[in-house]
Amino acid sequence: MFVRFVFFVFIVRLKPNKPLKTPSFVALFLSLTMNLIAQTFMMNPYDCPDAVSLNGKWNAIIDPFSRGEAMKFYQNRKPQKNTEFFEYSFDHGLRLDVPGDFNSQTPELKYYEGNIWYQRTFEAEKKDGRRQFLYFAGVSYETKVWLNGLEVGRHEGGFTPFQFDITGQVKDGANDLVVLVNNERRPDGIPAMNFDWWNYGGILRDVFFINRPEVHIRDYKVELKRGGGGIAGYVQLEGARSPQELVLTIGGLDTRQALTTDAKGFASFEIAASPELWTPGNPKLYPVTLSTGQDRITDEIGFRTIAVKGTEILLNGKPVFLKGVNFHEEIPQRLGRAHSEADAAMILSEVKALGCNFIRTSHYPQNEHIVRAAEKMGFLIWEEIPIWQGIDFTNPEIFKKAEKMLRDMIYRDKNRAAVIIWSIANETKPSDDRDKMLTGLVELCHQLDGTRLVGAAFDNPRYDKETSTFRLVDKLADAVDVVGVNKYLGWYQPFPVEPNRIKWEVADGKPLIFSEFGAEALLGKRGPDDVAHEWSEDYQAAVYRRNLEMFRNIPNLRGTTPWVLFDFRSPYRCHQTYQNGWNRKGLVSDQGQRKMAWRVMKEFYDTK
Ligand code: GCB
Repeated sequence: MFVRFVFFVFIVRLKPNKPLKTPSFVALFLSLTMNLIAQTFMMNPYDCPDAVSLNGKWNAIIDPFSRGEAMKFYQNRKPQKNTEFFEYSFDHGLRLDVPGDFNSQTPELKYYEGNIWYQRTFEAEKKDGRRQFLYFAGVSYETKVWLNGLEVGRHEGGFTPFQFDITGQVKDGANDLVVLVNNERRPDGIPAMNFDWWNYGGILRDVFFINRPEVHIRDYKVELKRGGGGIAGYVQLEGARSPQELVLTIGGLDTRQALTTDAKGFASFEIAASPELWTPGNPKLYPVTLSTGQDRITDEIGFRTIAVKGTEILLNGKPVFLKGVNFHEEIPQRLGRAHSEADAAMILSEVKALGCNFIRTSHYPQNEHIVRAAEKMGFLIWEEIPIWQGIDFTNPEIFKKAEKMLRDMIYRDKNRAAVIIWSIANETKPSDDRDKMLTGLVELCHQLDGTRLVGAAFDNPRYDKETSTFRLVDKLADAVDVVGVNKYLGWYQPFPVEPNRIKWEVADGKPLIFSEFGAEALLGKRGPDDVAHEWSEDYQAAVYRRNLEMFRNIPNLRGTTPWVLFDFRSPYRCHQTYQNGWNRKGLVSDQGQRKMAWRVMKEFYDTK
């Protein structure tokens, strides 16, 4: 109760200029009785047996002037008497696929940035002794949720999951669920007003109704024991008020360990075991089960170590070169966000074909289908939060939002052996505020997860003409374990001298990943390989060849992720002959055909 009261004070303080439309005593009542903000601790529906999918067709209303909250669309009322009418109705109108961005589902929403209301019903039973939740794997950008006319919570951020505890609010029979989604860009958003990808809005990812025992497994981590010698981890129960018995099994290792939690439901463990280590060549995952008398969670978990030693990245103690590629969470052929297992398989089969062992899921945490499929296929992962240029680091609210996104990303994927780098930012300008905020996030990463590397991508190395050398002066680069460099030599900036004469003294003593490079080309367009403005495949391939030549002179280069696997949609790109709303830097076109530069990169990886 006290926590909820503090929370009430917090939400009132959080939005001082935006008072809740509801009278304040009602808000106080709601905050005392409900769980208005998304929980950081959440079930993972992909691992738990009691998750019912709410995917499918939902009713929708386009609300460009944001009338819906004042008109109480969330009550979804129908006239009860002759004199009554409501100027909205969810019935017999627009229907949208969930999951899926709304921009791609009907032409009038292509460029839409604003409010969309979603509604559906689902059948449920009110059950004593159960806890019930609504889980959203990703909604962009801001979400408010009502169940049976009452607000159950709200969330900000387009790429991390969130859930609401709806225990006690579920009715027997049909339950009316209304979700308001707003994807307007905002100066205090992450990302903010500008970004070079489509601002897809809507319920982008899976939705679940989760029904759990009163005492259930809320969280767990299973990993190699730090320092070696077995497997270690913890489990945290929700709802426990006394010590509980649990069993942990790891298939294939003959491990069956009885655990007893403390009175708060927490137990840690260490087990002697020698699992086969997860590697890109042998992405071995073990079936892990945690069970109490009433609850059971299964997952597939790999075991590996990742470390930096000098300029080397060591996977299981051995140096590894990260042969990677960037991609957006987008299926260009279908025009829209990727959201399913099939989409993940499509994207990752192209990654495989290129000869990669590594992916950078630019520029935000991508959906779990991608992360899990990548892990099974043996791709190491650089995962990042959407701090992308143009963020207002003077605003302390931004830090809170970034921190929440980082925590939620780490929380979601901490058991994924494939994830080796948490990256906290892409192309940010040094300043005292930025340095303070982002080095704070680096520290937080290390606190939350001591088993992975922390990185960031930088576009600010400076070229020194006298010595033909690129150097980077940046406090954030000093703070991270792995430095990513985004430099478009041959595209945004000509090669200053011949590639083999350029020297790189960036991130001395640390591993450097060339995290972005490339050039645009329209599939099938041929032209001289020294004329940028013709958007030819020949020019793009030449830029790749010249970059690869330059890479030979980077002593601490430990990985490359060209920009980008597929052409992707972006309102930034306004050349009406070659772009028309597409960033054409793909190695593969929007229709899935490989460009000449694809072959250049493929040969590089085949010989690495
Ligand atoms: C960058 C950004 C990436 C852009 C890319 C480009 O530096 O990190 O998001 O899409 O350049 O194509 O300009």
